[in-house]
Amino acid sequence: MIRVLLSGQRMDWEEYGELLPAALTDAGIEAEVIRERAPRSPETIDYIVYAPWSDMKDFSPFTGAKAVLNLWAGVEDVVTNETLTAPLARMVDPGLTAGMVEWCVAHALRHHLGIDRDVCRRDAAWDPCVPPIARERPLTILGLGVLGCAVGGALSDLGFPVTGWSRSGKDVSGMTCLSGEDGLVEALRMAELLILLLPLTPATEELMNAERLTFLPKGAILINPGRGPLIDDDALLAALDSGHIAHATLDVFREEPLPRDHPFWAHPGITVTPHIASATRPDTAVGVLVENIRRGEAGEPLLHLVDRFRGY
Ligand code: NDP
Ligand code: OXD
Repeated sequence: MIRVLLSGQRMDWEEYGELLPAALTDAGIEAEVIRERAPRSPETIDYIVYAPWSDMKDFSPFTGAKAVLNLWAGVEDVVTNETLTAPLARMVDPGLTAGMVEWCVAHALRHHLGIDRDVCRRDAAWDPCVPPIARERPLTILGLGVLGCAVGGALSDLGFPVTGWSRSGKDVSGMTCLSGEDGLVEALRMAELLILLLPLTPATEELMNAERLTFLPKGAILINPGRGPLIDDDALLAALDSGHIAHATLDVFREEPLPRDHPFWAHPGITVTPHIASATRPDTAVGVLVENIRRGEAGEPLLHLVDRFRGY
């Protein structure tokens, strides 16, 4: 009998508390699923399902933990925790991916088609302005991981010329793939629409700084469902004020909730959404958790392991 701890505060532990034991049983794994702040005999816990921003900061009592299974794709809040010595897996969930594709496609199309402008008001001029079609709007995605590839694939299927950029060179069908500093400059220069789907690491923090924002074509649109600190906030505000960037749709921020007095709220060129671009869906995510537990028990390599050195 293995012991699986659901760690930290989370609204939907109720849901996982039901789904996870049932899915483990279906997989033939005998397990006790525990939801306690301070479980008895922490050294006998085999797996920790970790809710991001949980109040668990000290993993050292869990000396027998075979893995920590993060419920989010992003791991920046836990990856640098020195008390964590067990392997760390991040979440790759088909439900999360589907949600991110829909959110990015919706916001890309909103700007591409000029939907805000075209919704007619009785007191405004009747001003037909035919939007371009996708093939006329080059679009760049920074980050060609699980989410960047899925979003890029959907946008490419709609006809957008998609360029993607990542740390290592990639070959993704329907996309021009670039890497390295020169590749980044090239990717930005052609980005009428730019989507950030990078993880937050020391190497990506403030990647979109004042200089790199100037590489974008005038009037570019920036969409950030990645992480807030990927962008230098002040540089973004300056680029919007100068008209170099036409609009930014931001789902993630340095501080969340976005403080009430933050200048992003009042800026007419910024759309704020409350970190809802996507989310892990318990009904599909439990399958991912169970598969990693099965692998752990069978001595097989775990899926979606985080490289602690790279930070993602
Ligand atoms: P992956 O780990 O699958 O992909 C990360 C991508 O970023 C990879 O292509 C990687 O390159 C690239 N990358 C990392 N560091 C660098 C760097 N220094 N320079 C260039 N490229 C780099 O992550 P996911 O696609 O699953 O998720 C991406 C991020 O999306 C998450 O980390 C999270 O921050 C965010 N997210 C936001 C959500 C929201 O609701 N707003 C929901 C879910 C995720 P390589 O391929 O070479 O390794
Ligand atoms: C995630 C997120 O990283 O929801 O999964 O932001």
